[in-house]
Amino acid sequence: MTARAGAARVVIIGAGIVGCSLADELTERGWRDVTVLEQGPLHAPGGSTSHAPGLVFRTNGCRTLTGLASYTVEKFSGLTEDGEPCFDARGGLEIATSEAQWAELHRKAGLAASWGIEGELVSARRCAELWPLLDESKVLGGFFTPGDGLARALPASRVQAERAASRGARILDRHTVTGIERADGHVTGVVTDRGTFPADLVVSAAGFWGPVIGAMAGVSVPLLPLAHQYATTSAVPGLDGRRPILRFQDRDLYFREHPADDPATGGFRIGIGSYAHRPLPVDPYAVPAFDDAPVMPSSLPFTHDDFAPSWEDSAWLLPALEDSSVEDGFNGVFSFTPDGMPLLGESRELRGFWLAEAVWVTHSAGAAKAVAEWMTDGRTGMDIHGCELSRFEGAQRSPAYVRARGEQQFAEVYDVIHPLQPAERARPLRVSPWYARQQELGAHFLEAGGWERPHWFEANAASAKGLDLPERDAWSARHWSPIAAAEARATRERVALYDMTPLRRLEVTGPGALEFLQRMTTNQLAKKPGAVTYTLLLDAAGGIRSDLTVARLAADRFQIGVNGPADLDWLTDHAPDDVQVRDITSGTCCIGVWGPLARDLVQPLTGADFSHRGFGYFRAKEAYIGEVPVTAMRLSYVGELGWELYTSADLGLRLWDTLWAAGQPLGVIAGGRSAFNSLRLEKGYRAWGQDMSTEHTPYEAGLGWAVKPDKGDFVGRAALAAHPPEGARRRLVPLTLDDPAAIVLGHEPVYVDGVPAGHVTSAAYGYSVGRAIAYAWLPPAAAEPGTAVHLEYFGEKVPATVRAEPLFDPAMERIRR
Ligand code: FAD
Ligand code: THG
Repeated sequence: MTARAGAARVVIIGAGIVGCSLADELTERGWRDVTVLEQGPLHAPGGSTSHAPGLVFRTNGCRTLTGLASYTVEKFSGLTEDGEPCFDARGGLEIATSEAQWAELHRKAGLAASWGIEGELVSARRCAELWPLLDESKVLGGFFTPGDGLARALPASRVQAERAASRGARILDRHTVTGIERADGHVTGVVTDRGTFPADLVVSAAGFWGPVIGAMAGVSVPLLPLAHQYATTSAVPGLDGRRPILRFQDRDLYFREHPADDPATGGFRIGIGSYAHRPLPVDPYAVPAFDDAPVMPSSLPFTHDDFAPSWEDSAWLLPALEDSSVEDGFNGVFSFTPDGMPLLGESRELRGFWLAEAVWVTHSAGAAKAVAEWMTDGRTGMDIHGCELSRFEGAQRSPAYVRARGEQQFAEVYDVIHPLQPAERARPLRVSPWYARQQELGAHFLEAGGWERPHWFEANAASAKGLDLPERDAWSARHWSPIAAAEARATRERVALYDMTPLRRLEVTGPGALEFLQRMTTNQLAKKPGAVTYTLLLDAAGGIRSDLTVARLAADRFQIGVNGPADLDWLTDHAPDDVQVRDITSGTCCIGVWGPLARDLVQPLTGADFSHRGFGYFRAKEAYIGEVPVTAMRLSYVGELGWELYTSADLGLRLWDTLWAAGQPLGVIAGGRSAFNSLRLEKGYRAWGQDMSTEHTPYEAGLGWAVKPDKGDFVGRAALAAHPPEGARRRLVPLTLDDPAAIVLGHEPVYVDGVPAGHVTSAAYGYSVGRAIAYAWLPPAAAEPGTAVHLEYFGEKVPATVRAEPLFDPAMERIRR
């Protein structure tokens, strides 16, 4: 138990599945002063949990969500109410009636194998055995996961609340929160209709009421409440109450059995959930209070017309439904975020005020565990960066954005979404100063973190003609173009401009800046101004929080290239009074000028010395390019000679135009993310959050060279000593696919001796090495170069070999010259 756990007063708002799970997880970790405030009656408080049909399909494209679901299943399987377990592992069956969905299920089977979920692709015949009401002739096949099933959400809530109470927590129902008290930027209490509760920490687990509670606290909560239709039929013959939960994504539907209402007649009904209807946003302020609600606050009247097509689609798949009808139905409200992921973590707007919202029953216990760990230890066991509240900032928290993206998430819940497929709504949002130029060059934009990012440029199409590239299947050809190959080649042979503006950068200043950064990161930063250092942020357990470049621009002034908003928060939270940390991303911009001709391009434009001796590798300098003052850093994520050039946003266009004009005789091109990703994988440069996270030590990730334990103490050093390089539990290594024509995209399972042993983190075709490259986590015994493995891609075995890294220019001849 930490001191904090013993002493702090915690108030949890909401006794839905999330609030109850959290009370249990906190009290299990020794928190004693825990109060849960719930406006409804505890037995069935009236939020989304109160009528959730409780389907749990664990497999997800996101490894974190799968992990949260696996924990939930494990935990609920061990909880019972009146002797009945809170999880019923009746299995999950997803069926395909279209070729596209059948292919998607093959991909899903691969994801399941990657994340350690048992499952098998099954024939139409087998689907009909598992669900005898299915019209087998309509089905191409299915994916069956025996460990999925039904969570009994209300019993699971009650049992966890009781357990928390037995450890001293107060569970107070019929308490409506009406205000949040705060002083000096910190939460101090929660006001209810029945009195005020002083608090050191408050967790809003108010589900779709999150924005209402947030407003009381002055905290923006980027979630949209939407209604989702759920109907139950009259009794249907041929059911036995033991069928797997069933998904029919081709028509945005899912099904489960319910016991028939009338115990005399017995039998079973079918519950049908639909995501096929128009988005039905709900104003959380307009939802009735518990005692005024006709059914429950979160259960709105069923709109029959919206359900009509889903009913037809259901009867098409399950013809027995033709003799039954919709007996009951409601429009149930729950939360959607702009990216479909939960909202977890402490608010930056009000310290001590936490969120645990937009969480499905499926992920509830896992999410609660993560939040409890975070509150207790300052870190989570599982990497949950994709769930952190801090990922949304500025414009992404506007009501207009939250609504546009929330509705899109609803519409796409069951759609086949390519990993690169960008959202269509609320775009363009964030653009660099070169947006107009990029459009003129025919940029194919995808979006990440709100930024428009060119993936390739039609202007480079001519040089893609005649390149010898493997044929792509329809899936891997999506959001890809052979032009990327031409751009990669131009970068290796001539020179290219890359828009690095979305790369987040911080300025750290003040008399204590060096000492502070030394304490926060792993590499030696005590170097003369002008030095740039690649270094890591670790957490206290030695896990990688981020990888950074730190440029010492003056004795007390550093510019840091980071990976996300969490890095800003982490550094800000740890900074002493004599250090200022400032995010300078907006308002500045960055071009990467890379390729063997980069010096020929830049040197004539500046009076500063850009020669190899005058401007060494991993050095920084302030200079003018034409009229534009820049901070130049000699480093390159694509592994070529060149510089990152930073300037203020107002001068960005001038900088681009200057470089572009001067580059014409050299054959300069604009390069996109697609080429960039290939080039960085050839060089073995990791992408934090994708290839590695807090779950890995630097030694495991192959970054031990950036750790200098002898430099003095730093966050994570002591913990790392307990995880020496020899003790690596797994290793991040490059594979190349044996067949030069094969392609994979990432997340594929890796089989060693035919057994799933790891998964792919990033993949791309290496245009310079002439093969597809896949970085993967493997057990140390399988991580030696030369080891033969196979990947699985849409059900196909793809032989691959572990390689030594980097795959390209290991002698660094291209960069250091
Ligand atoms: P809630 O259960 O809504 O709990 C929030 C609690 O906060 C409520 O009890 C509320 O009364 C309380 N509260 C709010 N404001 C205040 C206040 N001012 N003062 C005091 N208390 C307050 N998920 C799945 O995983 N699988 C499914 O099959 C599934 N199907 C669904 C079907 C339908 C029709 C719906 C609507 C949802 C479904 N979901 C499903 C989603 C799932 O139900 C929710 O994501 C989950 O229940 C949210 O839990 P929660 O604890 O965050 O929210
Ligand atoms: N540019 C800047 N900052 C960044 C990134 C960037 N910060 C976040 C992220 N990207 C960090 N990732 C990397 C990864 C690899 C390298 C730089 C940033 C790199 N590595 C050399 C190598 O591994 O050989 C470093 C060698 C050395 O330290 O001498 O260049 O893109 N500004």
